[in-house]
Amino acid sequence: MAESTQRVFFALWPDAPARAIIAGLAREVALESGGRPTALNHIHLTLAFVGEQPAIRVDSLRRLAGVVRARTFMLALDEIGGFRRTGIAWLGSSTAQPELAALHDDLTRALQSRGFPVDERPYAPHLTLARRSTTVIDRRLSQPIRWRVNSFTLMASELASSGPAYRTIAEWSLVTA
Ligand code: 2AM
Repeated sequence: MAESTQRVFFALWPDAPARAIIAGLAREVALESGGRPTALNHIHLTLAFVGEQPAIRVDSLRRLAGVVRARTFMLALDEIGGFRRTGIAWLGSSTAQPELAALHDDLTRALQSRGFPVDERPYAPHLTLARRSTTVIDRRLSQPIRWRVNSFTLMASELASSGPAYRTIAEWSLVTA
């Protein structure tokens, strides 16, 4: 019998006020770009996509993420852009976010050391606002959307006919300064 697997990734989730603002922006950008907005509860920023893994490897992910140490930080997102090929409209940042890059790098190193696949492309942090967009939007927000990143999560993505459903497998707190 084939071993069951889970499609997993590490992510950051905006706090409730930021999520509400981003959900409004998602609706606006979906209209502008001809796409479908991301639902409020699905709004997240991927730190590392790992992909299909058997249960034993998911246990290994829990252990390796538990040793990542990073401080809490403010994340500021102010840029709207799009991936033409995949029809994704996203929210990202026009400026470097060093703490986010450091957290991503720590996690990536930990994944590599345990033989997990990592994306070799440079990290392009983005939060998907809309899918199936037909036009690429490219603009800056006058005020960045900010939230304090206090934790990161390991998620399972379950693909249903209605779209992806996300389930939290584990969550780790970042260290307060
Ligand atoms: P996306 O929003 O740009 O599609 C779960 O699928 C999360 O992992 C999404 O945030 C998705 O980004 C991200 N992701 C990154 N690489 C992926 C890949 N190769 N396949 C599917 N999702 C990926």
